[in-house]
Amino acid sequence: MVALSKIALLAAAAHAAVIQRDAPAGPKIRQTGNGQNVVTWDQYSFYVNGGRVMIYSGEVHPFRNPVQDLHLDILQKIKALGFNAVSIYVHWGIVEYERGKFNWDGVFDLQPFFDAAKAAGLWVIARPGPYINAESAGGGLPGWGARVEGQWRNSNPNYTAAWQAYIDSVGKIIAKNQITKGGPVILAQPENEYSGFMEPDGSLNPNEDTEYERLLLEAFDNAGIEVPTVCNDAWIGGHFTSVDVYGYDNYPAGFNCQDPLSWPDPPDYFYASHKDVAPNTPNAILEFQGGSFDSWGGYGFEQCYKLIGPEMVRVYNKNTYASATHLLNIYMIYGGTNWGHLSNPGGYSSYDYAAAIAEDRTLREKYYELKLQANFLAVSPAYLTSAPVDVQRFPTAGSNITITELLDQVGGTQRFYIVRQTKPAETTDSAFSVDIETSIGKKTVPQLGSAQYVLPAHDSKIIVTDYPAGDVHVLYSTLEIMTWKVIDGRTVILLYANTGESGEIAIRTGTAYKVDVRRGKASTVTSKRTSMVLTLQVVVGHETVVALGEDILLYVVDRVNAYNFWVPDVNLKQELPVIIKGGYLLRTAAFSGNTLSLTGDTNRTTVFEIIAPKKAQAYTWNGARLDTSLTRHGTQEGRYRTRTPRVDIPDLARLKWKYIDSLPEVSGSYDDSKWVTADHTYTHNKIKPTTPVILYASDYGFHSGNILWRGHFTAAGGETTFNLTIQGGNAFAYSVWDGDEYLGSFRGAPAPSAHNGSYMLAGPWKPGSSHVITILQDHMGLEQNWFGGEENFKSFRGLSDYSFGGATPMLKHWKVTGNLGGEKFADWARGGYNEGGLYAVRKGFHLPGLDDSKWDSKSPLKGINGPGIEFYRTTFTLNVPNGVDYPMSIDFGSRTNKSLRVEIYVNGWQFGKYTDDIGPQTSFPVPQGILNYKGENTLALSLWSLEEGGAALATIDLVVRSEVEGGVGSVRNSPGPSYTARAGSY
Ligand code: IPT
Repeated sequence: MVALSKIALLAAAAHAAVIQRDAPAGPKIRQTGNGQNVVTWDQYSFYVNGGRVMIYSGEVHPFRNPVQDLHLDILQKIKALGFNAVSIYVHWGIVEYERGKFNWDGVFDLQPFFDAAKAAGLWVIARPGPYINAESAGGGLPGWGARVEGQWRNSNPNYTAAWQAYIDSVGKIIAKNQITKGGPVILAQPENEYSGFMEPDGSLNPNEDTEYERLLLEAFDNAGIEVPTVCNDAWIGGHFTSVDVYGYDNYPAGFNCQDPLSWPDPPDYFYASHKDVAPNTPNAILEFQGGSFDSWGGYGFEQCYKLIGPEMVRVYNKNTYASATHLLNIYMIYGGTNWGHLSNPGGYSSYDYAAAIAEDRTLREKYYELKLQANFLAVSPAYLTSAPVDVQRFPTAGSNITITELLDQVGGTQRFYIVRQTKPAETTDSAFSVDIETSIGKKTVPQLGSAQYVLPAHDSKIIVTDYPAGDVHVLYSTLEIMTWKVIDGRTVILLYANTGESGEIAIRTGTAYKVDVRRGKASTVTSKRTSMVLTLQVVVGHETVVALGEDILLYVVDRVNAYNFWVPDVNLKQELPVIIKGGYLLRTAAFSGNTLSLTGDTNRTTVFEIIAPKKAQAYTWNGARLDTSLTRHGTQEGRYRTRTPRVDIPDLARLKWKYIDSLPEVSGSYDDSKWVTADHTYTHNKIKPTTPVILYASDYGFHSGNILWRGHFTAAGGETTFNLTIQGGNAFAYSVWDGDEYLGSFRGAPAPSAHNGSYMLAGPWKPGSSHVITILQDHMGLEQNWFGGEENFKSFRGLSDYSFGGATPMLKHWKVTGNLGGEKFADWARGGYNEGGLYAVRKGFHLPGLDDSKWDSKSPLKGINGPGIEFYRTTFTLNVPNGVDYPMSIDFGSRTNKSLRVEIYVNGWQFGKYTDDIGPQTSFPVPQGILNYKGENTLALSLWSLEEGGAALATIDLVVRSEVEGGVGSVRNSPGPSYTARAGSY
């Protein structure tokens, strides 16, 4: 419901008139932030250390990757895109699971992430909340917040008192990692999408709470944050403009994974709206769609990827350049995993997000498309001072094609023409020509050959004019530029288009260069010269290399071949003038003496081409010498044979499995005296229950996993049914017992988050007899709280009503348990969210090192005979050699539509929640570092059958998802204790 109203609100906002404000005093050139002079800005773009920069960033959530040594892998992959920044959220609810007690240890320590960002050469945009959304539990708000009265995300003093310790704690960590202190942090964002506001009665409030914003900025200040602050308005609505640099979010393709090509028309209005709201600061998009979330019963991320694949990057990202966007953060560039119950109820274990870097850290085609674009912008400094000046339609009537013209406002000559289909959902190709302005007058391109170009459906192109590439003056190019470098005085320009397309590059030069095709077919290159201009037209094939004397070397390649090129240093300072072709990933390049050392990943036999200064006399790839030979155009080529040795992968189905019953609660003799007594009679929750005592789990400190309730009654006599209203979040399920008699289950469905159930008791109760009703329910995560002032994250998990039919028994008491210890959770290393309330987990039986030899043997493929829960354990060893990266997953094959739910624990870490009948996820990536790649692993599974006849897994496999040679180097196992008997556990 809330999600729907939010989308409606966003849609309305997108069409709403832009808020008009009084124009602030004229732009300050290079405004400083809070007294520091390192990160500054003007009305066009940011400066870092005095130089103008396009901030091209990708969003990553450190909390969704609990292996510290893998951050560098992701960050190097982001750097290799040509990006210069990474943006992070910090999840308050994880690090302050118990109020006042911060957990920044082990996998929750942010320092290794900051260090890795610095090592990879990326700046950091720090977004600590307090609210983050992010499809995460509570949207970042802590579970204990349920017991804090009143509205959240405004200046309610109870809420202020709740967040201040957190912002102080996280703020100091961010402050010490600021660029002004030698760290990577360049920008900091308080709050998230502070754009919609609610009254206590749930009605919309048109006004943001500026006092809350002031308090947050003050708290950032007090923590020592001095880099500029930014905001991410959900649309250009002019909210939270008290930050230094106003920014906004945009998700132009929507989240409709069901209908992948339902692309909406992109908005033309961004630039004008941005200027209306924030005329003196750069056009900054803090979140731009890099994929999509998916929900229980959803379509799966491969389907989402059809919506948000490389075509989306071509069309919509380029459209943001048409709005002169100078800070662009892609949400998500790497999604990661909702391990340990940290999703909100709207999502499942995978947070793959159909992002450019998949959950298993492999690279999707979209990654390579982004690389082409980010590289281009990095070497096109005039873009940073450009603004849209005109929109052409082609043809004028009918206008299949929209062409936005940007002009460099400072230099006054360079232009960028962004060409796209007027309707991105268009499925047919469209012909076009473009009227361009150049330093020698207006022209219509194409100039050579046919009269029009063809723009394929779902594509977009950038045409440049008067573009300097070193000393070369490109008058115009209709071939897209990926990069250029000046290497030993020769300018190398890398141009691309789709296979078979023709394009032109015109160079303004008085030199009568001979057009020398050194690679590819000479017949595909046509040229024309005048006294001032040399124009080449190339029909694009795999690769054409054209030398123009000693001064210029042009690579004209098709898009797929362009994907192969890497620029290890996109900086215009030409400190490392090197371009490398080949390899799945280029991580680093550096000279040591005359040796050019390259590191990266390959997945097949690779012919590298090294375009480097003559100074390079020898080459190494991951430390091994690469023998090369000279090409006809003065570059070096060397073949590398990739080795990806086979490793023994255990057949999980054939391992020896041990098991125990994990629902002793429904045996007659079970003693729940150590459980928490649910005896509160008041809740701060706005939904007041009808029950005699409060039966909301968060009121007793339980916020995740399974929750068990036990109601003890003395029968009046004649009770026949038990009725309840219970809530657990989308796709939740529950089962009910009367003593040891199973009464029934609600199996769940993708949408419902609550259920009214009525169950026949085990025969009419006898007067005076004692009974225990046991309810086992799923907690699908705390709800998000998108509106300021909302209390949605307090949505209860538990019962708001129950009654008996036939007669009304006398209540003795209710007992409740979730994870052992609740907010004083048992496992500091793996955090409060890792565990739920199942017996075996409360006991710590999911941890490695338990002696389970006395347990009975049974495989989860044999499964459980009736309704209930069993807990299975097995061990296996892995021995994966160094120097390869083999991401793995635990797969359950195809769904059988049985109502069974599985929690997967790998070496104690909860790395997946599988619901067979709801899905969609059947494959659960588990990273190296959680899986021990060199030694023993403990795999434990809880198997909850909601079927009368029981349930079993159909298959279970450990699958190697990809094999590359290279990788990030040694990956240490995440620290987490082994099993020891848990004092006080029950
Ligand atoms: C935007 C949030 O800021 C971000 O945290 C995440 O939830 C993202 O959406 C969707 O994945 S909200 C935007 C969709 C209105």
